[in-house]
Amino acid sequence: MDYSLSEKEQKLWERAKAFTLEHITPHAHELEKKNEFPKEVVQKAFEAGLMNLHIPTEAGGPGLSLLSETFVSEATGYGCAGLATTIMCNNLAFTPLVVGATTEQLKKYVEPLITGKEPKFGAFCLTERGAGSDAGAVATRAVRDGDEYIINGVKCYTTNGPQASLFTVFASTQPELKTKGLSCFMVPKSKATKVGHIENKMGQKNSIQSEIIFEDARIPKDCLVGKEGDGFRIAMTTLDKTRAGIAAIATGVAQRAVDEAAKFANIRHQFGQSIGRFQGISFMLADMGARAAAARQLTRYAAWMADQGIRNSKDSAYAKFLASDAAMQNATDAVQIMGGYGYLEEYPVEKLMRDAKLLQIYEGTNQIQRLVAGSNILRESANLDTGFHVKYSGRDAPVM
Ligand code: COS
Repeated sequence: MDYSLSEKEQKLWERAKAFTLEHITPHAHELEKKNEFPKEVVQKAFEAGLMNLHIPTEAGGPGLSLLSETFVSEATGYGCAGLATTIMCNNLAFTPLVVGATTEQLKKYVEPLITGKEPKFGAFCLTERGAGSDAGAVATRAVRDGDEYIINGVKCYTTNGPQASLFTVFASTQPELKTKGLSCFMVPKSKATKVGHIENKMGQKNSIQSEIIFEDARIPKDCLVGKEGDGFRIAMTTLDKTRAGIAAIATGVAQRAVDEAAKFANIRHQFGQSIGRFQGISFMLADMGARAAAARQLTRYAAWMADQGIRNSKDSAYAKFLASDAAMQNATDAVQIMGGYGYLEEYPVEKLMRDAKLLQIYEGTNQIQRLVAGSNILRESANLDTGFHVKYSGRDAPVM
């Protein structure tokens, strides 16, 4: 097992960290007060080659691995989880197309968005007011009309929705088939795609989410991704990949909490010594550091599996819930270690705590992640030989 990064990976990791130190961390607090789309930072990230990393070379992208993406997500997440979400969100929007679309479709619909001088955005449209955790309950309809489809419905919590030029929409072509009747479409922005309510969030204010309303949006039939009925599988395969990206942002937040708390614990003196010398604080820092390190390893492993073509539903779920729980716990502990300073807006960690909360919710709540992991463990156990052979009776009592 080789834990070292290749030269190319190391360079990307260093570049993303340097970008964060210069363009993200110093501005994140000020930007979130504006509560608007952080256009300038995103432009710089685009110019620095930190966006659209996973688009294949045949469609004008750099064709990098998911593992490489996690370096950028962790580095930018260290600076600001909201900005990282904004910068990395094209991954979520375009992964369903990389998973299910043909190279011709990618060249026609995605290449023009990623090769210009300015960043352009896609937006992933799965969630609806009545279809969150129950992703199969989508009410948006797509009806075939000759050589076109007509899309009607309202999506919500759409990241980068107001900025998007292309929407990746999950709509039902056969509602009676539930998840098997869901299909995936590329819907270019038009007069029939409208921005609805823009959400006002507690944290991650440097990323924008809105409703997107589709009103008789007509699209050519070549905007169907894969076949009719492939939508749910495409959405789930996408989330298996992108949850590793969220875990990477969470790892960045978890590590930042360790670093800010440790810096403070070294310089803050009480009772004649730095507070870091008290075991009550140093043990907390040790647990925080271990959580961030474990989050990083699980995240990179889940991404590596996807890059090898190994199904990683269970491992990306582990990474997502472990890393985002680590981010939340570490941010809360950092606030505690910094005491009154931790609770003030002028200091970095109250923002970490607000930002971390969303990591436990979006791209599948951590309860859904545990559901996915638990059902995979149960399925695998059916064929597992633990070496201890017992038969369970009907009343579940072990029989030797
Ligand atoms: N990869 C490929 N196929 C998958 C899959 C995956 N990761 N997960 C499920 N499927 C398939 C199943 O194999 C099943 O196919 P068959 O009927 O042919 O066996 C089908 O999809 C339905 O699966 P399941 O019965 O598990 O679906 P449920 O409706 O019970 O939902 C959960 C499963 C809860 C896991 C899913 O709805 C989910 O992930 N919800 C959270 C959605 C989410 O993350 N939203 C945030 C959006 S991004 S902001």
